[in-house]
Order: sequence, then structure tokens, then C-alpha cells
Amino acid sequence: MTEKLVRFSVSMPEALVSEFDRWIEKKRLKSRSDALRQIIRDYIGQSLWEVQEGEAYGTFTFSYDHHSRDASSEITRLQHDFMGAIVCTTHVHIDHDTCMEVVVLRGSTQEIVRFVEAASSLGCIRVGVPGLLPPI
Ligand code: NI
Repeated sequence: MTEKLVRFSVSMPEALVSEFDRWIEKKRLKSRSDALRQIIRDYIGQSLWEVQEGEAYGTFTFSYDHHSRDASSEITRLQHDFMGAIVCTTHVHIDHDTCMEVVVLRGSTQEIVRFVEAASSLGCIRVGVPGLLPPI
């Protein structure tokens, strides 16, 4: 089913419109409408994370050196602390030293934000990248 579209006009300074059009071209978006829809959805999704309301889904992907002292036990302890918000974890051996894990999360935004903060602050993690969907 096609969603009903509402048309409205927006006024903004000419220079900002030119900048907007250049950005649209760089992003290869179809139109100003397409670009505005994407920006508004992203912005609202981001704001919901800031106020930490609702249920959310996402992932936290990170890499670490499994030889580094206590890394495996720190990571396992953290995942047990947050087991209510963790759906599953996938482990990939990248090379002789490096492991990658993808943690799939589902729960309250507060719990997911707490997990991402706690995981990001672990000293053994090299790179941590959250991939969070807008809260429902
Ligand atoms: Ni591994």
C-alpha cells in the first residue's frame, strides 16, 4: 500500500539551498523531497536515542586481540551482565591475533545504551562500532 504523501513548502536562504543541492548530488539522492525524508527520519531516530525511550534493536561490532590479557573473560563477563538485552553473538577469527564479534541487541534503549557504553569502555576492545536502528 502506498502511503499518502503530504506536500508542504519550505523557505530557506539561497546559499543553504545551493549547499543542500550539492549535498544531494554527492549523496546521489533522487530529489530534495527524498533528501528531506532521509534527514528527518535520521534526525528523529537519533533524538529518540538521546531521550532513551522505547524498545530498540541494533548491533555492536568490535575487534580485539585474543592474546591480550583477560580480554576473553572481560568480554564474556560483560555479555553475561547484559544477557537480557543480547539476542546472540557471532565470533569471527580475522587473523592469527584478531577476533571480531557482532553482538545482536534487543531491549530498552536505556539498556542498549548502557551496554554500548560499557563495551566501548573495555580496554581490550580495539574498535567498537554500534549499529542502532531507530527506537520503535
Ligand atoms: Ni577468534
